[in-house]
Amino acid sequence: MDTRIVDVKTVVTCPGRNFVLLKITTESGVYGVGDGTLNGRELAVAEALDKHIAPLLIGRDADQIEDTWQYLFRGSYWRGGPVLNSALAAVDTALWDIKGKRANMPLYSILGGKTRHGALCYTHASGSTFEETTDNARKFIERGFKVVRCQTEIPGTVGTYGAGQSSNPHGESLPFEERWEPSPYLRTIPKLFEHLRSELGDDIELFHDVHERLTPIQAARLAKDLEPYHLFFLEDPLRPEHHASFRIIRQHSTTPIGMGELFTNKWECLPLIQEQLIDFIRCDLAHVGGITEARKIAAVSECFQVQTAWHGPPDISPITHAANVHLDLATPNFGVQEWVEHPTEVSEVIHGGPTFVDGYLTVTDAPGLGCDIDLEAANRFPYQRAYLPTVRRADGSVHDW
Ligand code: GCO
Ligand code: MG
Repeated sequence: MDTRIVDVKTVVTCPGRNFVLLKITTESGVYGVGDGTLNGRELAVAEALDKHIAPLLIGRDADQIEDTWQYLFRGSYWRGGPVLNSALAAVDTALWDIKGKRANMPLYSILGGKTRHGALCYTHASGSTFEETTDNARKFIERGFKVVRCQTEIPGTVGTYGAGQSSNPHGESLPFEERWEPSPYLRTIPKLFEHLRSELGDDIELFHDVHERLTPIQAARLAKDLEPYHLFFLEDPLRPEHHASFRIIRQHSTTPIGMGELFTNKWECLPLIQEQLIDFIRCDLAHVGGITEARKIAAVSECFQVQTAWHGPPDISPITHAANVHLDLATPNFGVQEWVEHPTEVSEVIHGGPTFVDGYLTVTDAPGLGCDIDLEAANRFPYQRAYLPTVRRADGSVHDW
C-alpha cells in the first residue's frame, strides 16, 4: 500500500515566533505538512504528537482521514481540549495535504471547488490614541483592505488586548501583565468608533475584538452603544463557557456577533449556531482538529445562516492560513478571513501560504495545501519560551486576557 504512513516528524521552530509543525510521509514518498501551534503551550502539543500520536500513525493508511480523525479523537477516551485537538489538527491538515498531492489537485478543488475568486480578508489596526488607530486603519485601506479590525489603548490601563503593550517588567520570557478595568473600556470603545467613522466614512467595514473580557450585561451595553457605527461584527464579547449569556446580547442589540477562537470542537459551537445567537463562527482550524472538523462546523452553520470567519492571527503558521483559504474558497457560507502577516523569517522556514490581492486572499493551484517546511531552516530557529500576556484588575485580581 503506497499510502501507508512510514514517518511522522514533529518540528518545533521559532522563526520570529514559535510554531509546532508536522510532516507525515507515506511509503510512496508523498508527504503532507500540518500545523498544531498553540500559542504559549507549544511544547505540550509537540510532546502529545511525538510521544502519544506518532506511534499510532505509523502503518495507517493516509487516505483514511475521517477514520484517523475519529480514531485519534475518540480513541484516547479523554475528549481533547486545546492541546489534543491542536495535535489532531496537525495530523488532519497533513493528511488533507497528502490527499491533494495524490490527486494532483489544490485542496479547495477536493473540498468542492471554488465558490468565489478570493477570500475577503481583514487585518488588525491598533494604536495608543484614536488618531494612531485611525492612521493605521487608513494605511491598510490604502493597501486595499475592505475590512479592518480596530483596537486602541484604554486610558488609565496598562496595555489592553490588541494595543499599547509596553516593555515587560517581568522579563521577556514571563507573561506581560496588563491592568484593565471594564468602565473606562466601555466608555472608550464607542468613542473610538465615532472617531473612526467621522474620519474614514461609512464605506469601509470596521469591527472590534473584545477578547472575552466582558460580563453579559456589559457586552449587551457595548453592542448597543456601537449600533450607530455599524460594525461588521463584534468579536468574542463573552467567555466561551456559558452559551446562554449570548441571549442577553441579542435581546438588546442588532450589532452582529462573531465568536469562536476558544472553542475546540463542533459541539461547543452548536448551541450558538442553532439558536442564531451569533452571525460569524470563528474557530481556529489549528485548534479544533483541522479541516475535517471545520468543514462540519461550516456545514451546520450554513443551515442557520451563520458565516465562517476562521481565526487567522500570526501565532498560527502559514500552513493553517493556507488551510483557511482553501476552505474559504470552497465554503458557500464563508464570511471573512482574518489575516495578519508573519515576520519575514517565517518564509525561510515555511514556503507557500496565501497571497493578498486587493482585499482578498488567494492560494496557488499547487496540489494539496501548496506549503512546504524547510527542515534545515527550521533548525536554525530553535524554540524560545514565550507566553501570552495575563490581565489583572485594579485590585490585583486575575481577569481573562
Ligand atoms: C484574534 C485573536 C488573537 C489571539 C491570539 C492568542 O482575534 O486574532 O484574538 O489575537 O489573542 O491568537 O494566541
Ligand atoms: Mg480574537
